[in-house]
Amino acid sequence: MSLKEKSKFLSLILRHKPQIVGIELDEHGWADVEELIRRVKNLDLATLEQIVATDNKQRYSFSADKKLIRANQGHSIPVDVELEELAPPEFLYHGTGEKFSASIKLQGLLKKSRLYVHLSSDVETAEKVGRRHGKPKIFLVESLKMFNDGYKFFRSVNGVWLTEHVPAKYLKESF
Ligand code: HQG
Repeated sequence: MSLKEKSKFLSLILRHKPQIVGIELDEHGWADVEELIRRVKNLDLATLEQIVATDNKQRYSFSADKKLIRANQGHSIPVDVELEELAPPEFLYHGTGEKFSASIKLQGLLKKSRLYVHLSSDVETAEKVGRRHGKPKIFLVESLKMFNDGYKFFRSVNGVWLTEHVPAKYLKESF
């Protein structure tokens, strides 16, 4: 397995399905590093360290003593990764597939299987996220207006903006 494949597998375990390797995450999303290494074939501490240090989206963090590891965001299982709650910039962006556009214009952005709707601080990143779903479509989110109307925003330690729901009235398609 390449490092990238190992990183993807780690994402599956730490965000979605820890049970597939027979481990549990604690309430803050942490997995025990020793146990993880014991349960996953061809995974050692050096490899984990390399993944944490080089992952292109900084998806994972160790605890200060390196005994625990977790994903910084993107979970579908209910864990509290102690996200920073703060005021967002005036605008954020959401990249999606064009095929979802009509439904999004009606319902707004829904979190679907994840704990939050994921938003990017720049168009370029949003476009990359969108391309994962085929022909990309970018929405602009009037995030500061939402915040001023009482919606909460969080930022993960790797810089992804998160919120529970973006009603359609805060979305713009051409900007
Ligand atoms: C769409 C990756 C129809 C939504 C990325 C998205 C991100 C709707 C899809 C992170 C909808 C869910 C998350 C509605 C939302 N009708 N479709 N009303 N509301 N959707 O993968 O944001 O590489 O769960 O637009 O880079 O694509 O894994 O979310 O297209 O940061 O680290 O439902 O995952 O990061 O798809 O991606 P996803 P996402 P990693």
